[in-house]
Formats: sequence, C-alpha cells, structure tokens
Amino acid sequence: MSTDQHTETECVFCRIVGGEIPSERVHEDDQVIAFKDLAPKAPVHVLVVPRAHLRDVRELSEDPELLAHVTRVAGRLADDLADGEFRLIFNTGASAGQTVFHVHAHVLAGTQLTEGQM
Ligand code: DGP
Repeated sequence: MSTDQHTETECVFCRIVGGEIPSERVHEDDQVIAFKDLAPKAPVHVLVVPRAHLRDVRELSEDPELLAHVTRVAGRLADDLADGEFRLIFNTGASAGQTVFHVHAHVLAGTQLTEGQM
C-alpha cells in the first residue's frame, strides 16, 4: 500500500496541494491546482491536479464536472502560457508511465511537439 502512495499523508501531490511541499503554482481554485512539472518535457509543462485524492483518470471520470473543469483549466493555461495549442496527457497505470498515483493532467505546449514526446 504505502509504496503506491495510496494514503494522503504519503501522497506527494496531496502534500503539494496542502502546501507542505513547495511548487511553482500557475493556477489554483477551489477544485484544482496547477503547477510546473519538476522535470519539464516542453517549454510549457504544467500539471493540473484535483485537490481531492483520486488515483487516476478512471476515478476522475466518476465526477464528470471535475473532469471537465480539469480540461477547461488546461485550455486556459495553454492560452495564457502558450499559443492555445497543447497536448493533454493522463498517464494511467505504471506500465503507461504513471509514477504519482494522484490523478494529474500533463499540459505540454510552447513548441512543436513530436510524436514521441511524453
Ligand atoms: P506521471 O509520470 O504521469 O505520474 O507524472 C508525474 C510527474 O510529476 C512527473 O513528470 C514529475 C512530476 N513530479 C513528481 N514529483 C514532483 C514534485 O515534487 N514537484 C513537481 N513540481 N513535480 C513533480
């Protein structure tokens, strides 16, 4: 259990949401925060993260309004930080590259993205 960051006290993104771990926030509201990725893969690489501890996009899809809000915020950030064009990625499961098991949308923008990027 603990190795999979299932508990909120061990979850790095819960700790970022709670302000316990610093992050470079670019957006926050009552439902989500967005901050710059630690290891950016593009000039704009931010993570949109629901405040609630949900494991992945499957769990997020149980709340369609929250899922829609995440995508709206991603679009607004792409407008504000780049030219409005962006790639939106939810890695889901370890074999798909998910390393933090608190759902997050990667927003990549600000360059010509290649097929293999992310
Ligand atoms: P994923 O592999 O899809 O689970 O993406 C996790 C991303 O989270 C990865 O690109 C690196 C980023 N990340 C992990 N820990 C931290 C952190 O403490 N701060 C920030 N800003 N990003 C983090």
